[in-house]
Amino acid sequence: MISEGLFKELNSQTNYEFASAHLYLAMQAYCEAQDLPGFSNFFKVQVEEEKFHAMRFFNYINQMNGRVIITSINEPQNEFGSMLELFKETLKHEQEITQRIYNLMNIATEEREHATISFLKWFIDEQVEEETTVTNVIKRLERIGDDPAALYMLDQELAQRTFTPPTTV
Ligand code: OFO
Repeated sequence: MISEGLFKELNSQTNYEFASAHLYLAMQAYCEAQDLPGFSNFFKVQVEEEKFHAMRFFNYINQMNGRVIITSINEPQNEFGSMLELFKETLKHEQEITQRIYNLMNIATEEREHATISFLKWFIDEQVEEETTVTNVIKRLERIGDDPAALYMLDQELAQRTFTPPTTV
């Protein structure tokens, strides 16, 4: 049985995932303003992923007979010094999400809440993937430096990214 405290943390994470979608939408807008449609597409996919994560928490709370409360979202950061800075901020944000998921897992484990432990495992794996994806783009941007042709090539590559919601979870 899920405790009140754990429900509260799951609800907080639901809202945090929506706030993440909001932040990535601001990042998408920044890329649009830089005339980088491929980078913009990267963040469009991030927005879809975060909404999907939020709805997974939303549905899980309801399935376990909890009550979802939707809270307000603060204005996200809208300006960034460069694409490299933008991706470093993205990595910082994903690392923060990872810490939050770990915290949830710690509480669920302390409470021996096995259904929630099983539910959270998917997010643990997902965070490894998310951090790796962003780290790889950071490495590429560091190599690119001030080379506009190389940046254009990476933009073309990121334009291919798509969001496919998993069917098995
Ligand atoms: Fe990008 O991560 Fe949600 O959980």
